[in-house]
Amino acid sequence: MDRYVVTLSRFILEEERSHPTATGNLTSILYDITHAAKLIHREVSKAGLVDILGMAGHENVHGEEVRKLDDYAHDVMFNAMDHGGNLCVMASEESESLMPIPTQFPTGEYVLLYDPLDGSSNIDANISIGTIFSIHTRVSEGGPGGLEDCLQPGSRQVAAGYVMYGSSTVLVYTTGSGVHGFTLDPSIGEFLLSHRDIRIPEPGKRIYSVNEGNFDRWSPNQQALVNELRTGCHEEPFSARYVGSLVADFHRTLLYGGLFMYPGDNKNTAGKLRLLYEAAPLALLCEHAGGLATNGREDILGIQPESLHQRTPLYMGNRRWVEMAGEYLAGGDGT
Ligand code: P6P
Repeated sequence: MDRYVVTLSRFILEEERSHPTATGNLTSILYDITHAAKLIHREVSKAGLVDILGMAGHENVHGEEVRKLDDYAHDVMFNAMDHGGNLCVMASEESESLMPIPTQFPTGEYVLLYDPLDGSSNIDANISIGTIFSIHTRVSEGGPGGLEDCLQPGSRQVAAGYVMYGSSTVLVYTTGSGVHGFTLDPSIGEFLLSHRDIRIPEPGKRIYSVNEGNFDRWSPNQQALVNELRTGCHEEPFSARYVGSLVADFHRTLLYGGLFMYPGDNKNTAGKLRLLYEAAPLALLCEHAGGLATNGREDILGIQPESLHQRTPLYMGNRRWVEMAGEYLAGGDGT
């Protein structure tokens, strides 16, 4: 292997060694997430072949049950993580209640919150989708973890990341020392360092990303903000880009800059996106890459969660544009 190629495993190990107090448990969790990501990549990348290769119905050519991909991803993540002895509890977008560690396995000091396959409804159109994960240390003392271990503000995350299954499969994560991206080389089954220390470009590309189909449901201030971005009477006009798959829209914002918005509206005042395992992990990545993430008024990372699946409006991207959005939403004109 080329001596300049750094595998994710090596990078994680080197990061661990740079923290004298590291126990290796967080490293083990990240290794297990990487393993799950490779299994999910395999299923997602052949999803388009289900009807072609005679995998229709409920069994594939190996006689294995063909599952809804998000159910499959949910199970793969759980089964990869439940026995390592590093977690005290898990929570998933696909599970209404907490997921305790099976009693036959030891519990550990960490908490894993995840969205196993966000945007999975886009898979039939071959649009990028993703796994999002958030890791906390427990606040309860010993034994099985509980709700209090999950309902922590995003500022207390010890790690966060996502895997985007797209034209290539990319894993992006932070443990607080920069944001780093790795691209899967399927020929060797390794994630290779492709984006060291990602920083949101300043100034970023003038891109705004929001579902304008909801325009009539927005507040007048949200409407004024988007009109401003569209017409550019504040400065140069912006371009509109919206995939409708959170991980894809975020990954573009992280690499190119811009302003991603999922506002609240008169039907859902808290919007659509979930705080614990969508907004908070992406907010940690965004801020560690030099950007900002808010709910339009306050930092996402400072919000004290009250329930597992609570939603939040989400504004993230270049700091100056997220702040401008906040000024509009407060009734100002962003000047
Ligand atoms: P809308 C996908 O269903 C998802 O949960 C996110 O990935 C995405 O950002 C959002 O919903 C898109 O929602 O209402 O614009 O279709």
